[in-house]
Amino acid sequence: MQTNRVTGQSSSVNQQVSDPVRHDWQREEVSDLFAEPLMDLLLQAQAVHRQYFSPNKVQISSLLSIKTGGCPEDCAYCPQSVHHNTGLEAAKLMQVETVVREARKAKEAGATRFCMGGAWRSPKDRDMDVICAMINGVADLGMETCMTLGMLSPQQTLQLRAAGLDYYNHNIDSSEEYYKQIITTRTYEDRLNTLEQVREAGIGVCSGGIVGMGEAISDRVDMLVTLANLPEHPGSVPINMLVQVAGTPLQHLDKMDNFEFVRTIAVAKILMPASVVRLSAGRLEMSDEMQALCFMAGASSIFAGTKLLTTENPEQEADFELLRRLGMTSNTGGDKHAAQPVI
Ligand code: SAM
Ligand code: DTB
Ligand code: SF4
Repeated sequence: MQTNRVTGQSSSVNQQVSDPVRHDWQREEVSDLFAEPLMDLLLQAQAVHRQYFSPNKVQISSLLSIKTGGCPEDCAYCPQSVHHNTGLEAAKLMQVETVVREARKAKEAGATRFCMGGAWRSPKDRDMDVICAMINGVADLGMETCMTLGMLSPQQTLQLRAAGLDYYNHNIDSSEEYYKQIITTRTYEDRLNTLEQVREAGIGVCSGGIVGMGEAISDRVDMLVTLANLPEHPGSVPINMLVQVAGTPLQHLDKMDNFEFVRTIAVAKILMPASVVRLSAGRLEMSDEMQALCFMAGASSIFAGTKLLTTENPEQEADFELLRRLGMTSNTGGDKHAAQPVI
C-alpha cells in the first residue's frame, strides 16, 4: 500500500487521489467512499479539488426563468409542473431585451455565467429563433451562456450549437431506479439521449441531480456513478438539495441529514475531479457553516441572486459576506471562462 503524496495517508481509497480522471467507477468503491469517516472523505475531496482548481475561488452563476410554469411533465419535485397545485403564476417566453437586461444586472453583481431555464418538456421549433437571440445577446455581454429547456431534437441541438451556446443543463436528477418514482412522463434513457446529443454537438454539458427526495444512499451512488462513467465528465455538476415546495408531492418529506448532502458533494468531486461541482438549489436552508463544509468538499460554484428559477435564494450581500469570512473570492469581472481550473 502506498502513501498518497497529497493527503499523506495510506488507504486504498486515498490512493484514488492521484489517479487520473476515470470513467470506470464501480458501485462498491463509490459506496465505500460514502461510508468513509466524514473527515477522511473531506480531506480526500479537498486534496483532489486542489489538484485541479484554485481552492479559495468560487464561480458565480445566475439563473433566470425565461418561460415559467405550465409544464406538462410530472416531476414530483417541481413547482412548475401542471400536475401540482403550487399557485405559481405561469408566464410565456420572455422577450430577448428583458433577458439581456437581467443578464447585464447579473454580470454587474458578479456572475460570469447566465443560466436560462424554460419550463418545457422540450422547446417548440417556433421558439428557437428567440432562444438563439437570447444566447447571442448574453454572450455579447462577455458572459458564459447556459440553457436548460428539456429534451432537444437533433436540429434544435445544432441550432443551439450554431448560436454559440456554452453549456446545456440537463440533470439526471437521481438513480435510474429511483427516477421512475419521481417522474413518469419521460424515461431516464430520454435524459441520457439528450445528454449524448448535446455532448456530440460539442456543447458543454452541465448535469447533476437533486438529493433529499427520499432516495437511498445507493441511489446517490448510482446517480454519481452514471455521471462519472459518461464518455466525458460533465463540465459542471450541479448538486441540488431539494427545495420542498408547497403543493408538490415531496413537500412533506423528512429533511435529509446535512452531512449526507456534504458527502454527496465530496464524492461527486472525487469521482469527477476536473469538473466544477456546483452547490446549487437549497442554500437558503443551509447555515454558513454547512456551506463552508460544501466548499471544503470541493464545491466551487454557486447560484447567486435572490431567485433561483421560481424559488428563493440567499441575498447576494450575505453570499459575499460569507465568502469574505472564509477568505474566498469570486471570479467576478464577467470574463468568459473565468473559473478556470489551476492546471
Ligand atoms: N424543464 C427543463 C428540465 O427539466 O430539464 C429545465 C428546467 S428544470 C426546472 C431544471 C432543473 O431544476 C431540474 O432538472 C431539477 O434538477 C431542478 N429543480 C427543479 N425543481 C427543483 C426543486 N424543487 N429543488 C431542487 N431542484 C429542482
Ligand atoms: C440546477 O441543477 N439547478 C437549477 C438549474 N440547474 C436550472 C434550478 C434549481 C431550481 C430550483 C427550484 C426553482 O427555483 O424553481
Ligand atoms: Fe417541467 Fe423541468 Fe419542472 Fe420537470 S423539472 S416539471 S420538465 S420544468
